[in-house]
Amino acid sequence: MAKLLLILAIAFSITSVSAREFQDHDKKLMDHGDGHMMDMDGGMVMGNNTDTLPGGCDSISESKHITVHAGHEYAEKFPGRMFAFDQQEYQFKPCTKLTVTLVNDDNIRHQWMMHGLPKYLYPKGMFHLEVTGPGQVSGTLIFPPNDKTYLVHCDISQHMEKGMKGQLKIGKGDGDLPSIPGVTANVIQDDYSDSIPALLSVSEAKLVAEQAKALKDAPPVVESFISGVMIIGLAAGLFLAAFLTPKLKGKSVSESITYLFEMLGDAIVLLLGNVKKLLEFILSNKRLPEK
Ligand SMILES: [Cu+2]
Repeated sequence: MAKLLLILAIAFSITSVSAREFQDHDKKLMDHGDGHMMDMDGGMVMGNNTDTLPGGCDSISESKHITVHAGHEYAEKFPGRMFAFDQQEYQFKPCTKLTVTLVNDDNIRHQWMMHGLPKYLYPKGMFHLEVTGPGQVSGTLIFPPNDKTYLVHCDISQHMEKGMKGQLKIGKGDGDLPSIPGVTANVIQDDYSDSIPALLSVSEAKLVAEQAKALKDAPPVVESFISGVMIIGLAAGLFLAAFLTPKLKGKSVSESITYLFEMLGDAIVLLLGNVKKLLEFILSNKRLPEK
């Protein structure tokens, strides 16, 4: 019984640690001044601005509210990406007052961050929302009047590179940013094709492809059944058979083997005798007889 209680206690403590409750940080943020608000539960807003107009804006053109979801599930439709926002493109009129609610659907930390805003209004030119674990936080900013494209991203290490980025255009914007998932092409495009080995240079890969094509197009080579070596072997066999057959006629198997060994012995003696004569000739330093 004591063991069962211990197991239940451990199981309860594990589940209570891993399954964190959804946190509504908007209800408990503390104002630290200069648009910086945070709580002790992983919610933070930086660059919050609800009422100061940027230079060039006579009034707020319109007030908008968007909810942005952040999580790994939104990256499923982008092959090779790990994290994403639920939307990658935003467009607003100049001088819009925008409230963004960032909802984190993961059990890790995510951010929705803009850079390049006027520094006299936004510290470091940044507007920044952050939520650790499941929860939400909201912040407000007022856009400047210029046509400009802003990068929005999560700045946690590698989250942007793994897909958590988008672009926000004010007015017409001033162009597109690269590598926005589903919007613009990657600066370095992944290549998953299996026909060209990935580690070869373009010219090497071309050569390999050409050689592969040439091999494929070439007429099939029929292996010659009768090779040169086989013909020589057959000829030698036929000659020996013709030579040995009469000599071995009427002999038993053991007699035939004895005869063959004797013949082999005679051949070796004959060969060695000739080698000996040749060596004697060389060692005697005799000149070759003149013709
Ligand atoms: Cu992130």
